[in-house]
Amino acid sequence: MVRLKELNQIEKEETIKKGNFACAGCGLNIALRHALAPLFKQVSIVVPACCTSVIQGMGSGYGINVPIFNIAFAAAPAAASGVAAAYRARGVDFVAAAWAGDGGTYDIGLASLSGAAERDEDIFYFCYDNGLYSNTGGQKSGATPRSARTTSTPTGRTTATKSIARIVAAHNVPYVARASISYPRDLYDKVERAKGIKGFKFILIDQPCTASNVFDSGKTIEIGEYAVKSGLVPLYEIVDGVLTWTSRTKRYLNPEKRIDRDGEAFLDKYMSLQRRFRGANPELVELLKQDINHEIEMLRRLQEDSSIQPWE
Ligand SMILES: Cc1ncc(C[n+]2csc(CCOP(=O)(O)OP(=O)(O)O)c2C)c(N)n1
Repeated sequence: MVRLKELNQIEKEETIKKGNFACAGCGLNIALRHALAPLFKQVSIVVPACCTSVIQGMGSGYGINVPIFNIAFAAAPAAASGVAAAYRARGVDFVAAAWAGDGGTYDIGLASLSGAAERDEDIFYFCYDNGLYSNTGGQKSGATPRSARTTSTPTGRTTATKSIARIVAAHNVPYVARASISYPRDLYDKVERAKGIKGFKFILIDQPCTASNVFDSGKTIEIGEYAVKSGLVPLYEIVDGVLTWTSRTKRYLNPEKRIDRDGEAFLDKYMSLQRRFRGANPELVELLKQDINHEIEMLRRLQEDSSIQPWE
């Protein structure tokens, strides 16, 4: 694993510029910084409408210090495929990546994501997941956790979240991973490892959003940790169809371990800090707990030996 000192040194060059338009405590800013660091000066990103274009700002290199191509919502993976083809044709040693939010990935861009994955394009696809359409005022996306209130689900989402990582993995692509901004060294390492893999690489990054999910802007990292420790955001890699759990996450795959030293459930800690869960319907919260266990169980089937409990 990359050492903290090394990480700081690498990031001194700043993929992300200070004083950009991100909200205070923005998790996306952190995602951009750590995920792009291993590819710095070798990557360009294709960005559909989302908060990234806000951080990007008005001029090239203003907020994000990598080349950016803005594109219509549903076209980011198709455009990144074209950029990769152009690099190949010109013999340029550069990585093409799509960088989109969960709305642009789970929902609006899903068809072209599926097309690029099926063609096994040699690109990265980064989905930063803040659990809703943040840029347009916080509407529900396919990634919104059950029971969470959004502007389009004012009494809480009633249905289950779709599992975009398993949907992409079902395209039989060489690399799928889930990471979190709260574990930046792990995020860095996953991108670094994926760099050496030819073909379609999908990385889903959990990033709490202070503006739309409404929490204290100093709590971004803590909330991201609770997401992992509650099992809501399990961390793993799926390489050529075989899943390996990230060591950080293993303990919390066991439902009994998802509590802190005082016996408080990490899910309760996660929810109590965010306004979107205030007054959440207890029946929907029970279903959310079932959703967490269901997703982990479905992922377990992708382990090399699915008869083993991951925490054993
Ligand atoms: C085809 C199309 N539909 C809707 C919009 C309006 N729109 C712009 S940004 C955005 C939200 C994107 O959400 P997400 O991808 O989750 O990124 P985030 O805003 O959370 O960064 C929407 C709906 C658009 N620009 N184009």
